[in-house]
Formats: sequence, C-alpha cells, structure tokens
Amino acid sequence: MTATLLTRQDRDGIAVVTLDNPPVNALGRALRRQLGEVIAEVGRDPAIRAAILTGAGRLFVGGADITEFDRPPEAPHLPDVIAAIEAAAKPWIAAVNGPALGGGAELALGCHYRIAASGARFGLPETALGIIPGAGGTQRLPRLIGVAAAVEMITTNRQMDAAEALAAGLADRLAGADLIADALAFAQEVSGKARHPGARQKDLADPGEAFWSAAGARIAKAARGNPAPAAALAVLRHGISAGFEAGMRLERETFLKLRNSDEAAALRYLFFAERAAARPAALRGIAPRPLGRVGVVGGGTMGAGIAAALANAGLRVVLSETGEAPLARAMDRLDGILATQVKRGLHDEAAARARREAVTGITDPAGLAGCDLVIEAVFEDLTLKREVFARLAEVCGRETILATNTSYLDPEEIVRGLPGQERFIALHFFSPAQVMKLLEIVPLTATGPEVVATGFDLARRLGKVAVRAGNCEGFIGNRILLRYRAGAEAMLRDGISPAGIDAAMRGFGFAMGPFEMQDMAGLDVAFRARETARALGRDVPETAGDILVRAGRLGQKTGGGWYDYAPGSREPLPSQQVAALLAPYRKGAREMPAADIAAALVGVMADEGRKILAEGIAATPEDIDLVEVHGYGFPRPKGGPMFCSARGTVRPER
Ligand code: 3H9
Repeated sequence: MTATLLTRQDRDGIAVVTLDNPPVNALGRALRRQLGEVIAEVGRDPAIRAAILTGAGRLFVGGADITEFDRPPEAPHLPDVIAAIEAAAKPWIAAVNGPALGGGAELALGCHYRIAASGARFGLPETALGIIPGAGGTQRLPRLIGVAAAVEMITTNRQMDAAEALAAGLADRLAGADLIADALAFAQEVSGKARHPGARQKDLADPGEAFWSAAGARIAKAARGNPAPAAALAVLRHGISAGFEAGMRLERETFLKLRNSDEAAALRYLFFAERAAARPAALRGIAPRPLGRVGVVGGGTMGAGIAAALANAGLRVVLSETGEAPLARAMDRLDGILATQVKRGLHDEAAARARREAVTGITDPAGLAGCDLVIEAVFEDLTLKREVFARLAEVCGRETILATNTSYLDPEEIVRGLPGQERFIALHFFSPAQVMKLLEIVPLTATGPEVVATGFDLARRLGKVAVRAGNCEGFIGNRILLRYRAGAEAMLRDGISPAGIDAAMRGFGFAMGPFEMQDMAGLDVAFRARETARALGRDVPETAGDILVRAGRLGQKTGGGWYDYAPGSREPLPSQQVAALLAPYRKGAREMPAADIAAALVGVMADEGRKILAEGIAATPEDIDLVEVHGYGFPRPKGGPMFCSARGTVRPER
C-alpha cells in the first residue's frame, strides 16, 4: 500500500493541502498521483472555493525526486499536474513555507497566487544537475519576473529569498508569523473573483538580439562542459518567440534529452556522493567533540586561509606565529582575505570586522592551551613539524585535538613518541583554504573515533566536503596528482607539446592543463619533495620538471616555467628555451588527438584510483571522485575519473 504523502484539511470553504513527503517533500510519482487526485477532488467539491498548497516541515518542496531520474519517466508527469492546477476554476494559493526548489518552485509558479513566509526561498537549480527546469519553469518564470531576472535564476542557480521574490513579482504577498492564517485570509479575499491570474497568460517582450548574445556568451564562459545552462537559454528564448505552448513543448523535449545525458548522470552521482561523504558509515553513532576555540600554528598563505575559514564559520581562532613581525604579516594576510571577501559580496564590512575580532594573534604557543583543536600549518619540513608538535603536546591538555595540515609528509612520523596518540589526526586543507571545498581527513593508527568525527563536524561547519583518506604518500589527491603529472610528462617525452596537452585537458573541462597549473603553483614545491626523497636514498628518476627548475624556471613567479610569460602577464607563451632544454629528453615532436590525450590522462588517474581503493586508502570510488572534483578542478559534469572510467565516458566526443 502506498503511504499517504499529503493531507487535506478544509477550513471555511478553503482546502489546505499539505505535502508531507520527508525529507524534502520531493515530487515523486506517488505524491504526483495523490496531488493530481486532490486537485480533481477540490475542483468537484461544491463546498470548496479555493485551495492552499503548502509543505510540511522546513521545506515547501525540494524538487522532483532525483532518484527517479535513472528510470524512464512515469505518469502522472509533473507538467501535467501543474497544468491542472493552472487550469482550475478555483484559485490555488501556494503558501511557501521554506525553500521551493526546482519542481517545487515550478509548482508554486503554476498556482494562481503565492504568499511567502519569511523563510521562503525560490530557486531553479536544475542546471546544476545537468538538466533544465522541466515543469514550466523556463516559461512561467520569465512571464512573472521578466526575462533578464529569469535567465539569471535559471542559468546561474541564483535563488531569491521572500523579500526579493515579493519585489520581483514572484510572490504576491509576504506572510507574518502565521503563514497558514495569512494564506487563509488571502484565499478568502481572492476566492470571490471571477478570474485568476495564470503565469502563462502574461505578455512577454523579446529583449532583443544583443541581450541573447550577451547572455549566451556569459553562459558559454561559465559552462565548463555542462550543456544545461545554454539549453535552458535556448528554450526560454523559444517560448518568447514562438509562444508559451511551443516553449513548453521544447522544454519537455530538452528536459527528457538532458535527463538521459552523461553529464546529468555525473552531476546526480556527485549530488548523492556529497551527501553520503558527510556521514561515513564508520562514524555512525559517534558524537563529535564540541568546537568553540580553534588554534592555528603558522600564518602563511595556508594558515591565514584556515584562520579565515574558521572565523567565517563563527569559531574563535587563536593564530600563533614565531614573533611579532611574522604575526603582523599573518594578520595582514587575514585582513587581505576578509577584504577580498567583502569585495566579492560574501559578507559586509561589519561581518568582516567581527570575524577579524574573533581571531587573536599570539607569539607564545602557551596561549593555545585550552583550544578544542589546534591545526598546524607551518612549512612542509619534518624536523620543524616535529618540533611544533612536541611543543603542542606540552602546552595543550589531552582534550585538545592536534591536527597537522601536511600534504606529503607522513603524519605518523610527525607525532611519533608523543603522549596522547589518540588526539592526533591529519586535516589536509587545500589552498586557498578559505575558498577550496575539499578537506581530506586522515586518521592515524591510534586516532580516537570521536576525533575523526570532530574532523567531519569541522568540515560541515566550514561548508567543506570531507573525505576520509588513509595514510600514504600524498593521501588520495596528491597521490593521483603525482601520477597525472607523471603521465603528462611521459607524453611530453613522447613528443607531445605542453601546449597540446594543456589544451586537451582544458577541452575536457579542466580550467587549466597540468603544465599551466604547475607554472601557476610553482615547480619548486614538487622539486623539493623529489630532492628530499633522493637525499633519503630513494630512487626518484630525473624529470623534465627537474631540468626546468635547475635552469631557474620555477613558473610564473620567475617569469617562466613550462611556458614564458611577458612581465605582468599570466598568458602562457610557448618557450624556445624550454624546447632547447628538453630537446635531449624528448623523442621529437608529434601530435596526438586531444580526445586521446584526455582519455589517456584520465585513465592514468583512474588506474591510480583503483590502486588506492585496493589498498583501502579510499573507502569508495565516490570519495576519490569528490577529491578530484573539489580539490583538483576535475570537471564536475564528468563526475570524476572513477565515474568516467566505470561509465566508459573517459573519451570526450570527437
Ligand atoms: C527538478 O526538480 C526537475 C524539475 O524541474 C522537472 C521535473 C519534471 N530528490 O541535502 P540534504 C535527499 S530536479 C530526492 O542533506 P538539506 C538527499 O539525498 C531537482 N532526494 O538536506 C538526502 O538524502 P539522505 C531540483 C533528495 O536540508 C536528504 O534528501 N532540486 C532531493 O541540507 C536530505 O538532503 C534540487 O536540485 C531530491 N530533489 O538540504 C534541490 N533533495 O538523507 C536538491 C534532497 O538519504 N536538494 N534529497 O542522504 C537540495 O538542494 C537540498 O537537498 C535541500 C535540502 C536544499 C532541498
């Protein structure tokens, strides 16, 4: 028997229909069927003059049920259910109690009126899932709020709160503290009217060619391999030139086509992977420790970024440096980060001040005593890190979690022999830490489970995607990066040019190719790591990168690395000097199709990923893909190397 997913309560001739399908009131098939039935019943019931549609719980409706998208669509279809509401003789009022997203927003748009609670939010995030709104959103939204605002909402996932929705014409009213009471009064008011507005009837003027081409260019620039935003624009435009019905037909056709695309499958996969990663099965039932005050040791780029991320999440921060001058520089870095965030509109001046005040600078690590967690972010040097941890273990009680942010060193070596082994963990942030979403959480042999759970809780509070990684050189991400770079260098030795390889990876969807990326980050970091390994007697063969570093080419910061750069420019230019330096090392120039280059290098990543899985360094292929997407710029619409490789979509279209 199917559960009842909505309730109807009649009050003074008004039917109050409450969608109740936890966790997000998604519009799955059973709910669509029950909603269709209630629409018909309300229409037939002579005692009813109007209907209110609302959601139980925190949300109005989180959208269509995404879990159905791997199967063929099943009737009743959402556009038909919404059309039945719009065609009803009696008015339907959406009482939007919380987020109305995707199909949820479309449902509200199909109602004749919308009243919004203060916590209401409207959004059409479908393009983030590689699809377009498929239940009238591309046609009704522009008719209610205008073409420019609708294009922005649909193609960029910009959401509107209640006040914005009222100002834009998306909501008719704002409710006070009692949404349903206000909706009932509104329903009584409009129920006597002979006719009720339907978004489809509104006229819409074509904004003209210049508007469409500017919007198209903006969308193309941001798309990075996701076909949905451009498709949504085309459908929206068609509805304006050919009319509502024609627009609805093209919307449905495009929605169904994209629903089956590799990109949509990849984006859905990541949607569910991100949610699963936040709650690893191994930590079920284990409570994290409370986090109020967090220490950061070292105020370089990484330390200042971590401090900013912590302060932005409402935590109190103690930033420790070795003396007054480095502390002043660290605080300047922090100020710079907060000022940039104000410029970008992430918070205002007052919030930036409050965050700055939440950070206390110290030069004596004794001031870290009493912190719930201390994150070490000093230079990547084993002796230095061991000193820092020895001091931390001295000044902090056993209740303080002590985390290293090392990228390549063995965290076990850093803390070896220190008392209280259960409180040590590695938390690998990515630079810039206030921006990058990924946090690798690396428990050591003796790390306590509640310490690991606290790492995951920290990630949640920072808005980061946490992935548990086993302890090995480079953990998950840098280990794959090493193989990826080695794969690119092997191609280079085979005669393919750096520019050819970079262009192929950009074509695949990366913002930058492997050589451009190294030029930006600096070739010296990996060079030093290789030299350290060589000094320890390990067999690390000479690489092309070593040749360049020895010739003083460290990347953009020295005016040249794999490419030349004109002073003040970041545009990579092919380099005669590099060609000459590498000539003895290469087999002679040859070309390779871009699709083959990308397929080979993504294949290298997936091969390493399989080894990482076999060794238990990552728990699932999803975790590896999340690391690649959130830490290394792997194009989201491709899902990640493991997804591509399993689905056979490594090779981009030719
Ligand atoms: C669409 O609407 C297409 C239409 O245009 C056309 C149709 C014809 N379906 O995120 P949370 C699950 S496309 C199924 O942790 P929060 C989620 O997996 C859709 N399941 O909670 C998780 O499950 P579990 C357009 C869904 O409070 C649980 O709910 N809509 C859906 O942090 C809790 O999720 C979107 O793109 C769904 N639609 O955030 C919105 N949504 O507990 C997508 C969530 O087993 N959703 N689940 O891990 C969101 O953005 C957030 O989930 C939301 C709640 C803001 C709603």
